[in-house]
Amino acid sequence: MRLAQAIVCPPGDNFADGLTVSALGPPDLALARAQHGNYVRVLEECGLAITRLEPDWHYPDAPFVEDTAIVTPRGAMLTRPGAESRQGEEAIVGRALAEHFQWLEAIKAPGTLDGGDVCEADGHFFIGRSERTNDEGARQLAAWLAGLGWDSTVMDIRALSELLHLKSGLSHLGGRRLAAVGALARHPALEGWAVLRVSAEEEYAANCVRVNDAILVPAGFPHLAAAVREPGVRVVELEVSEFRKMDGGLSCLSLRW
Ligand code: CIR
Repeated sequence: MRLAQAIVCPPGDNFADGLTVSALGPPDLALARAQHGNYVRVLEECGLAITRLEPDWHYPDAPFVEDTAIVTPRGAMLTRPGAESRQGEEAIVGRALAEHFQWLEAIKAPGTLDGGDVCEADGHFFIGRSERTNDEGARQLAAWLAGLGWDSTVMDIRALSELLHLKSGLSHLGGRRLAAVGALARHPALEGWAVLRVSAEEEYAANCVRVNDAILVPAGFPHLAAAVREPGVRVVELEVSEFRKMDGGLSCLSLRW
């Protein structure tokens, strides 16, 4: 679908205090801000109008706005993030979304859901059951989507400890094309889709993002960048090293609709 809007949140001064299990060292804040600025510029070039949230010191993980809401052209739902330290981020994003949506649905306790576990593809939604998204959260989202006329499938990724979220290993490239890490590429839920398998050396790049006529790919993964190329599509390689240090990637840095 054609995207027109995005919400982003630049890294705050305490960005390095966010959650991470990566062993890549602390992020360089100035570099993170420069990378974020570049990312936002590319979204603008892709035709998106940007809403920038103010960093809030309570939430060092707030730049990963994607986790706080599911936004579709037919409605938006606030999540209830699976990590306790992130609960409350959704209220801030909710205030920005209220400018665009009359009614916002919300995941309710005991449900938890992170937007990074939700991969929209051509009107279908893959929902990851992860350590962050529980059965109840997945159930509430699927029921809400069904009410809006969208289909969904739940994929349990708890056995894949290398994936924080479903979208850490699965992306929609446009039409019926997906990119997936090896562990997901043959998942029964993906039957009937054209799945581009991401090589073991480039798994981080499985988190890429289709934005209108462009596919954004993290810089440094030349095989995937070449493989996603197709006529009429611009491939943009973006440096996100400082967000990777905090377990994030390209898709997490914006909510797009
Ligand atoms: C977290 O652990 O919640 C953040 N440090 C990273 C979240 C990345 N979000 C995403 O993959 N959708």
